[in-house]
Amino acid sequence: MTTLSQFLTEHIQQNNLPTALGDVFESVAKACVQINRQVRQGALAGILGEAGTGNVQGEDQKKLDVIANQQLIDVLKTNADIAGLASEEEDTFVACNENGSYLVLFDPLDGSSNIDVNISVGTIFSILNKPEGALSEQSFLQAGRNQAASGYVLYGPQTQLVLTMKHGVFVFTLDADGNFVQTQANPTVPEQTKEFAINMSNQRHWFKPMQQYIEALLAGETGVRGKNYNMRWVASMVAEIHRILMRGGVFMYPQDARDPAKPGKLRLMYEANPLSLILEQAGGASSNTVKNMLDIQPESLHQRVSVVMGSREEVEYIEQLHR
Ligand code: P6P
Repeated sequence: MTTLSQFLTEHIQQNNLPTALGDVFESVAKACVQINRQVRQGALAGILGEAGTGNVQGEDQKKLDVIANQQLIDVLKTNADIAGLASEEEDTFVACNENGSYLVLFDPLDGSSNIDVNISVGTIFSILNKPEGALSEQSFLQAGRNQAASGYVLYGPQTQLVLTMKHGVFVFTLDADGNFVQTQANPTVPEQTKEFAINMSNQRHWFKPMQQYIEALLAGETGVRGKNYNMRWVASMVAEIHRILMRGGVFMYPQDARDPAKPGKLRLMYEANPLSLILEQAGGASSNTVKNMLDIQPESLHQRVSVVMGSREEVEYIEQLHR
């Protein structure tokens, strides 16, 4: 079995990548192993429930949101290759080591509303090259295609790390000794699917193209798509995207009429972009319903975006309806 460290050494050498990139992955993995220990303890570690604080998103923070965020910051700050970091739980970026060559952006614990009911949650991270010059918010505002790498850790029945450095996608499973061991290489997202993921309770708020699309799926073999579809909604994006990476599907969180000023619920920089890079590397597609997600030029660190990602045929079908 190949450990994460062995994989990183080989993969970086084979693809002429900077060794510093491997060091960054080692740091992220180290922090996520610590987060995993907390997640697995739940009530036994006294880490369930609300923190009693809110974040820049205006959301109530769970205790584990705050703990996971701090664990990532504490570990990443010790890595000389990391110049700065940004987190869903931090108002602005955090300067780290001025000679570092990478920026790390993350959602420390996505799906945290699921923690107290023991449903899978995850850590999502994006790795950018630090541009020349002084560190500022602008340093982070790079299109998703610019990412040097990205990945996520899914704290599910297994704890799994999935990563890409734009030379394929690789899956690691945490073993009993707390080491990530490679368990899969280059999973591919099937071009077609019969499974969709969306929060149907928002149906009356969607704009017409999304209503039309979902109606067609629900019509099944009696409708224009000519086949029956199944539905899943875990309310934990990392779990949804991992399922799609493993067996196909399409995940949607579209902008809706409730707040036209809000282009969607999910965040571009540390949710949509890192997961889009992985899916695209695996043959999937990702869009904000009209444009490839990875081509969006970010305007702010916490900007939200409409999200459609997964099996290419469905993403393209949805884009057609929105044009
Ligand atoms: P809703 C979790 O809070 C999250 O950010 C994603 O992980 C998930 O897909 C979505 O929001 C769930 O949203 O509105 O169904 O609770």
